[in-house]
Amino acid sequence: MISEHFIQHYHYAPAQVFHAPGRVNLIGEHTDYNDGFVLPAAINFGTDIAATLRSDRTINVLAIDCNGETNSFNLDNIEFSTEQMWVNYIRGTLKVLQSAFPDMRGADLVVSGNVPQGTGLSSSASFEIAILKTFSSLNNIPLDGVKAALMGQKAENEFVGCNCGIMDQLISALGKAGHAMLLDCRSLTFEHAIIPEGMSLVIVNSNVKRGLVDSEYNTRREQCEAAAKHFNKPALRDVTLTELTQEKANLTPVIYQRAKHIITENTRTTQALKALNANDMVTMSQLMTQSHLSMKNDFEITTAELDFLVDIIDTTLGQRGGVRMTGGGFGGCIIALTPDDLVAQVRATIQAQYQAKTGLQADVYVCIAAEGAFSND
Ligand code: GAF
Repeated sequence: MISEHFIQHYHYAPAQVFHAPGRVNLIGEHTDYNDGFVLPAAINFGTDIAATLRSDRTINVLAIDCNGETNSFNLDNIEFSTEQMWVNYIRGTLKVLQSAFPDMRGADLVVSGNVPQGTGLSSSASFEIAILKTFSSLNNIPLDGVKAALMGQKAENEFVGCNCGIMDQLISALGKAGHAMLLDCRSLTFEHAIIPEGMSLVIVNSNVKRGLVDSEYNTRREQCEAAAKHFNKPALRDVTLTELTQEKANLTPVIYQRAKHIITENTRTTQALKALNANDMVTMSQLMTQSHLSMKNDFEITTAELDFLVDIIDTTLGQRGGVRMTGGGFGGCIIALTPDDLVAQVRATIQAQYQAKTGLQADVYVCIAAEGAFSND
């Protein structure tokens, strides 16, 4: 399909097609930029890039999903585009890659993605990692998943202008089929966690547009950094719940709540790794419920629609599955770890109640845990 678009546009066949996945986070929200733990899985939605290396340093690109827009630029002159935001993911990523590998050649590209954009499933990280996979492969650049993730994050922080952590790029690069991954966002090491047999990753898009997301995200980051500074520690990863409790009277209520979410979420996330590997869905279910409540009451990043979805799905799953908001928050998706025999019932529950309550229609994606772009290198 993407190859046909390439042939139609460039009048020759692409040399190769590359892919990088989006992700869903099972637990560990906003912990990545606090040097903490996250437990995401790569999913079978992602970005495809059909590409052929050129002999010069020109990049030509056709973006099928951005209304068939095109863009061309030269690797010697990479500037921010104020007209075409999507092209900044390519430009920023190549700028970072090029600063380490200056002799890169250009390419003809067609890009196409099916990660629903702006819903907390990391369409941008999957775009950055797909570009890094494409150019490192075509130019024979030795790049592993961790290096690629750091480059993608740098592009997003310094070129695109979003102050995100490392989770999304790491899992898009290093995900493993059938598994979630416990990522230690300080040491950048990871451990796999089995998605138990017979469980589906049911993602429900609330279709609440993620308003305020950039400004609120950055505010949360600043509040967490202020809390760590109060304790004279490098990050909230280094503060215990006992220390926090003892200091409660000396902190503003908001800073206390934000820190409480991060500290307790780190503990829940490492416990979730054990629960998944032991196929202990009762514990996993409890941890996901506590995580959602912590995001709702302490970190204050959920919406009424997300809370409602979590409530009704939780009632359907009981302790056979777990459900919580996933991603940056303020709209977007929930993740329900769902036994296969309850998927139809979860759909029916949403169908029967969500629109009547909120006036919105939810989209349900039944996903599997997929392989990352650099996992087999
Ligand atoms: C967004 C960010 F990009 C991640 O780094 C992470 O902080 C997440 O929000 C919240 O857990 O996806």
